[in-house]
Amino acid sequence: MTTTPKLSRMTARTVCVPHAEPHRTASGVITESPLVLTDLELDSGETGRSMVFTYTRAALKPVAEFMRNLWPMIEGDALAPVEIEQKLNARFRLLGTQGLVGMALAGLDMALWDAMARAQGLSLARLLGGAPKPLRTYGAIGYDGPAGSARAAEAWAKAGFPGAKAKVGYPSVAEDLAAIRAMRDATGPDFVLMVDYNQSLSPAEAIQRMRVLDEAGLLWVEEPTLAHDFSGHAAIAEAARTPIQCGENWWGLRDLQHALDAHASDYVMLDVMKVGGPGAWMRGAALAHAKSIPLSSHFWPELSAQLLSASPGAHWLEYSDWWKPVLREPLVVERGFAITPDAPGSGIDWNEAAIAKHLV
Ligand code: SMN
Ligand code: MG
Repeated sequence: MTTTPKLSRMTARTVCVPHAEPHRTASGVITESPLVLTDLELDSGETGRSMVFTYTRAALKPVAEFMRNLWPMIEGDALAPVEIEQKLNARFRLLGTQGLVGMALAGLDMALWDAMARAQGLSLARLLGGAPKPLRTYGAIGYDGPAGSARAAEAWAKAGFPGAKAKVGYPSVAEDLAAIRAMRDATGPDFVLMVDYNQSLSPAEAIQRMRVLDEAGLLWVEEPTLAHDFSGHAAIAEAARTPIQCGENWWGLRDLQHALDAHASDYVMLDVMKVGGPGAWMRGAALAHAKSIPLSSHFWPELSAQLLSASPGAHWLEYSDWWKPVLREPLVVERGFAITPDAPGSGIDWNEAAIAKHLV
């Protein structure tokens, strides 16, 4: 009978990784990635790791400090991610586990599952019963107008990606369409295009615009209205012929369940932080699979590759290279497929020199 490792030490460091260029969306610009980098040591010697993306510097130190404040609640616990998740969720029942609390809890859950996989000598995908597999992946294009979007789409196609997702939500649907047509002209008929409104339209405006976008041959239209307007998204999905994609901003399984109950979208994309970590991801994947809804990922490409490899109904992996600098072995993409590593853990090992450069 092997003994279960115990949690022996945790550190949470804060970095800000500059982006090569600003990433514009209809709802704001991202110019850098504030990240909380967590190391969770076991008394058996392995270390689980995680990254929490806090979107803004304003949230960076508070999330790191909150994670440090969680440590005394779990120090010395046996390594059992689900037990620890349930214990902490119960501790924060009165406060609630959305927002910064949810981000900190998810960052801990990610590190616990990474530690579990390393302690078992398995990739996270195998620990969860899957097998690391190549995953179709798409590139990201900003709210950069027809010329900028076409240039970026052409670059993703030249890099061998089968598709790319462009941020839209310009003042008029004609401008949305101009960007789409420019990308189509730059990449040809076989390149897969998606667009992302980042919650910028009212349901009525979105239904209007879908009448035009339905002729544009898009794989999906993402977050046309506010992420938590489940009935609004359902009305858009009902009116549109193009599949609606949503999910990156749903907090935990309750939001996912309410969205599925409302038929809010045709596809679902999970953000491994906002859904609550790998444990919650797998339960969310089950909910989507029970309704035959294809499942994609948001950010965290290395961890999402492991999770999608263990999720029935895996659809597309969202590729992002923003956090590559702090990783020793960022996710590799070959001919448009993410190659999911089979080494122990979830693929998160640090590039300490880069971390030292970006510490805040
Ligand atoms: C997105 C969200 C947040 C920052 C940049 C881009 C976008 C996505 O919604 O789907 O990645
Ligand atoms: Mg999005």
